[in-house]
Amino acid sequence: MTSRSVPRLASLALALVLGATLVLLAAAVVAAESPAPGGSGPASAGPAASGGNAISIVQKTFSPSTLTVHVGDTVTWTVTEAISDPHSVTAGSSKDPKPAEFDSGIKLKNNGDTFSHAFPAAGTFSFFCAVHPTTMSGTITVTGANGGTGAPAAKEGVPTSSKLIAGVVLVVALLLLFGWARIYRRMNPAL
Ligand SMILES: [Cu+2]
Repeated sequence: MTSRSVPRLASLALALVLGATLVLLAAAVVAAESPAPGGSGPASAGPAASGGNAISIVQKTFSPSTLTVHVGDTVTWTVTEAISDPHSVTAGSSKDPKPAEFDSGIKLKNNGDTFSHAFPAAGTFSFFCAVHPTTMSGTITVTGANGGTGAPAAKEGVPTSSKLIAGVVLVVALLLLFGWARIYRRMNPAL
């Protein structure tokens, strides 16, 4: 072992740290671009939109007739067992219709016909079928909390927590980079 091998080891260590720093930077970029797991995606593409927020129109019934969703969710009604009559999904009740809130019109007739409505505010919203009001009515309950975190739903694609993590990783990576550059210069005064 000569004295020359010490700076060589330092160079090797620096190269490793630089490599690790690049990996951290890449991780920061990836974290900034991808939504956090479990975070709410765009309302139209959320997993709940296709699964939990669906109501089937089965002959002359809504199934289920009551549904609880979160603020910002979209509920989709789909004809799954068509009859000869068409249906509507109309806000309110037959005694107190509120078609201004939402109304599909009487045109849900064939299997696969759908109507969707987004609920941007909390509350209880009844709906009915204008053709079969005696057997077809229901209620959507919209709750304020989203995802159980207690925080308001993030409407942007990238949750704030992801941005924060990415920022912290970036700062740490830069500090590592400059710190090691300084140590390297001290070990190699010729530079
Ligand atoms: Cu109907």
